[in-house]
Amino acid sequence: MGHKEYFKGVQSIAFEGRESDNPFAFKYYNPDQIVAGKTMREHFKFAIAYWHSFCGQGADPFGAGTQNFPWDNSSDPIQSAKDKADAAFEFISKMGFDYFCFHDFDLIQEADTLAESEKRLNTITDYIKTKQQETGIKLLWGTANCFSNPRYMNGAATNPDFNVVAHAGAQVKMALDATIKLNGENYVFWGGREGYISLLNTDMSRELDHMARFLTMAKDYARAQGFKGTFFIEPKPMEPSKHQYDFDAATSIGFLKNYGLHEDFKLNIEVNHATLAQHTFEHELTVAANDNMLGSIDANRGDYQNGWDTDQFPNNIEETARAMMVFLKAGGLQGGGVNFDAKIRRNSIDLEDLFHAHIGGADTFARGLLVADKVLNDAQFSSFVKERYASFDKGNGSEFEKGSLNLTDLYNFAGANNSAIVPASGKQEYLENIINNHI
Ligand code: XLS
Ligand code: NI
Ligand code: NI
Repeated sequence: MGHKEYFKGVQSIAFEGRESDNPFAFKYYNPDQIVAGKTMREHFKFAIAYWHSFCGQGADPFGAGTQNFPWDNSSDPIQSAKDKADAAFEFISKMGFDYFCFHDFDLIQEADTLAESEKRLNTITDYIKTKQQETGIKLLWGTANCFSNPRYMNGAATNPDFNVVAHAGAQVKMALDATIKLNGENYVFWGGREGYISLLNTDMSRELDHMARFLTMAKDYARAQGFKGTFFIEPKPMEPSKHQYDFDAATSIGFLKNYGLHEDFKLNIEVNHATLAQHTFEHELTVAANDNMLGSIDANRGDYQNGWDTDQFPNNIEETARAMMVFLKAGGLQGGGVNFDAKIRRNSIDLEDLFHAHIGGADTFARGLLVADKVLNDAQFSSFVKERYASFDKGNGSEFEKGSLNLTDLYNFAGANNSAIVPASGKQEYLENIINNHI
């Protein structure tokens, strides 16, 4: 190693159990504990988001950054990227997590030309590859930042100017190369500016075709390079666009099926994107799981009083427990993991705040998983939904499901059974109490 230690004074974060009062220990996340047949480590595959934890300086529309990261001191882009990688790998190792996620230009500053950017990416991925070998830390997914640079103000793959689409293509090719080089397990598309600000200047139908064409080309390229991982679409309804094409899970699945991309693509569901779409996290996970498309999770939380992507660290146990019920019923994630796409608050300026944030996030998911496992094994709970649909398990109900009844059959059946409808309670409060009793 031989490089500088950035997070001095904080050692490896260990599991100490709920009785511990050590703020630098896990209380619930016990990597080796088996829950529902798998260790917590395997269930979650926790990942650190390079952009929030090592790049985000806390700037907001009203003011400059407040963080003074000690790895941001060099004016040389190569040196500063290496310092950032040193800090990142030190932090991830100390957290005891196995994964990280990146955008191309989180790793190193974008240069003025594509060729120079590619050179920089080659240099930093060489460096990161040796850090991966030293530490065993893996890449959960890579992605390309096709939204920050002003050239993308009208979109990337959906830009009305082919020159910009081509530039985005070059960038995605380079990001795929970097992901493959670092043995990335998956690749993400989050289309922050793939959408519109005004329909008055937008040909939506053409843009959707372009987006599908672009994704197909990216998939074909990566497959030709031997990439075996899954591609994820990360739905979000808006911000920075007024309307994003990958609005939510249902919209994204419809799009993927419409363009024949559903074999290669699954979804990366982010908590705060769900709430921005006026859905619950649990809803988005359920929609994805229904189509076997629950690929990965971006863990964070929104704010009930704010209408934007506040990206706070997860700490809502009930919300997470309900999400983990969907997660367990679906048999976990299809290739992905739980990436903390979350940032510490602008006024959380101690380096150690990054530890508290990730410890709390991991403990929230661990606690959610433990609660979900108990609820699903609670006979009072698990029998309820099954019984609620029991009329489809026999007789005409089962014929209906098989597709052997037509509308006239329903007419005849209903006419002959005029008095058969017995109102049944949905028992929501009873079920909510069962969940709370397990928290
Ligand atoms: C922004 C998104 C972004 C993606 C990766 O809201 O969450 O961070 O996860 O581009
Ligand atoms: Ni995200
Ligand atoms: Ni987000």
